[in-house]
Amino acid sequence: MGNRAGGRRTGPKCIAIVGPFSSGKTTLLEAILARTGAIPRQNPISSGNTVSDHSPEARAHAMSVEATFATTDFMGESLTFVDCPGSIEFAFEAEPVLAACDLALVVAEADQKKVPALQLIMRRLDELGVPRILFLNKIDKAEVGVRETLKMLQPTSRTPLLLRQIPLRKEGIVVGSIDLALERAYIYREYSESEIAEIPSDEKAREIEARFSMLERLADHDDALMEQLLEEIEPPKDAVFDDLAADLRSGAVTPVLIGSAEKGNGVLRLLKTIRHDAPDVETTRQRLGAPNSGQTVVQVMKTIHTPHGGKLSVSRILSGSVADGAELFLPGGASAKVSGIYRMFGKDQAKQASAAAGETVALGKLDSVRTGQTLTTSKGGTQPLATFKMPDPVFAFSVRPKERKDDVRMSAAIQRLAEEDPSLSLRHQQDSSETVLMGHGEMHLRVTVERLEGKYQIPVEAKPPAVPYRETIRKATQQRGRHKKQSGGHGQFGDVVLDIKPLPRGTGFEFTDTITGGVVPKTYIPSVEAGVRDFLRSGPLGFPIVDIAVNLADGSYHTVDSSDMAFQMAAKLAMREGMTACSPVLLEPIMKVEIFTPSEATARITGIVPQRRGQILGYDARPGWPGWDVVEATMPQAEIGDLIIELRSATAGVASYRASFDHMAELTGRLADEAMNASGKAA
Ligand SMILES: Nc1nc2c(ncn2[C@@H]2O[C@H](COP(=O)(O)OP(=O)(O)OP(=O)(O)O)[C@@H](O)[C@H]2O)c(=O)[nH]1
Ligand SMILES: [Mg+2]
Repeated sequence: MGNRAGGRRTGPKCIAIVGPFSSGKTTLLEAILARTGAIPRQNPISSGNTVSDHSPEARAHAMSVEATFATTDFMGESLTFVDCPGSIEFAFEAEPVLAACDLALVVAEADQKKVPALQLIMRRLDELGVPRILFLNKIDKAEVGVRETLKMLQPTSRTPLLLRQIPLRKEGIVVGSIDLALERAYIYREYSESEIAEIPSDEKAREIEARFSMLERLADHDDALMEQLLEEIEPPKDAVFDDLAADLRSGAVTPVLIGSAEKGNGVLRLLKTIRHDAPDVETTRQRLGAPNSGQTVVQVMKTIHTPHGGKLSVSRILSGSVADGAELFLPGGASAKVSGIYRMFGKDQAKQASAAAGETVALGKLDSVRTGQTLTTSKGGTQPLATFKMPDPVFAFSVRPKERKDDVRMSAAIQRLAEEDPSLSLRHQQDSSETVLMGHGEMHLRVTVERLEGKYQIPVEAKPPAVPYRETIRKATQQRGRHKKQSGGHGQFGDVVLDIKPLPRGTGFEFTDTITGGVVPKTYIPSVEAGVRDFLRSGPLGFPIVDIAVNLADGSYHTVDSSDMAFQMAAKLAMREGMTACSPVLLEPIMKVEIFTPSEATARITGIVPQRRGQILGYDARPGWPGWDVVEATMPQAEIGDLIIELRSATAGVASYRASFDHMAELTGRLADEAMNASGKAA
């Protein structure tokens, strides 16, 4: 299997660094850049001065909030690392990166709390078929053994976690590692290369046992190795290395390396493994099914609007090459011209003349191009290589510039932010005339607002969006409305009798007339309806009125003084007075909610639902998600605003939900008063 004889592949590579929140991804990238000499020394996260977390938003929250690219050279090869945020709220950043990288470097640690988050990431990598290495970080503070840790992490991975290194301990403290493929010991030195050593004699037995487990796993995919193991023949080292590389590339195993990003330990071995084992761009191109007809194929991983106005499309060249000035085509035939090619290094860019297959570079000024698109040099474009499943938004903010004059600037800025962050969506809420930002959590939207205020210098007010309440009536009545004015010249005269009655929930509005003998002339009947409709836009409780029928039963007119306006006025008058007898009541939207949760938290979730005035409809296994449930419920929209925060805190961050409008229900008492007060419309 695999490419045994192929040996080491060459060429620029692209590696996505992913993993649960705070597992040490940014620290590891910093350590990698220090080890490859791209930066003079490794800055700790706490310095706020790392290559990756350079934005004010990342520094303010001490977490990565977007994918960051850094290209470095290692032993004559160009490697681009993409540091992806671990927070589930920014998970979408990794998607377009994973769509075209060669390898995912999964940074994990021995922490039970982060296992569910790791599971989500591994699941996604399985779905996409991205080969991966797991770097077991924070080995300096590991309290449990590595094998115990792997037992904890194994259920997150469809493929076996293959331990390639074991820690070397002295008095319980990890002082180095033993590489099971090389059969060598490495003594850690902080911030510098480890010292190679003989495997201590008292560790030999442990090493042999661990190495045998590793070989057994490899033998699952290599019959010759299996025979050698059975016959107790020592397999040739090269064959073992080839197997390790082949099994990684084919996705048959997930090799595990260990280390401490913070101290720069285990980093060199990791880099060498990546250099030796990671698939090259041609393998990746084939995996993605990109065309191979001599044309250039480019996959866009991220869009950045730089402070000085230039738009950058950070892209992977999957085949061919791109020169400055080249024309690239989108599916459907539109095209854009590359103006500037840049090597990325955190917030810095260095101009280069062209980019070859395998390179990950920023292409300048591709105005019509969006993140995730596939571009090509052949006219007419090519099939998109990736499609993205956007999870439903789970959190919303209504935003308004603090100063009216920023109205237009704010919309323009939001458009740009949405272009940089495809997981951000935007809605204009008609009845409250609000601009509503929708995203994947409170932090996601807070960061968006900080960008509006920081990068675009637009102070904004952000608050939960208004709930679209409605009102209706519970009783029927008949009401006359007479509009009569005599103020010199033409008078105004309109006179109507309206039957007002409630309709079943969800019916909306019906208007009829039972006029006989032309007591209200036909031409004025639409005026009456228009007057009623106008009144319904805001009822006595301050909200639009629904589920109501109005019949024009009687009335009178004046040949000279009657007019369209006068009949509209008469209708409104009748409605206003009639409503008081109709016992108006507030209606609130009730949503149908599906909550997705790991099964062990299902009981907690079903406890949360009634506390938010929800009703459980049932729960079941989540299709295609072993170990997960889906809880179905109905819940008032007013209670869903911050639901995600509670769901996440009950599930170590991984639960999510999807909601859709179900029906309107009466709301009375204290909650109704609060709703009316909050809208500022109460009578
Ligand atoms: N003890 C120990 N701490 C580490 C190690 N690596 C990282 N840390 C600490 O873990 C914390 C998180 O590190 P980051 O590098 O920001 O983690 P991250 O995975 O990039 O976090 P997000 O991007 O926000 O998901 C910081 O306090 C680091 O100092 C390590 O090897 N050992
Ligand atoms: Mg980070």
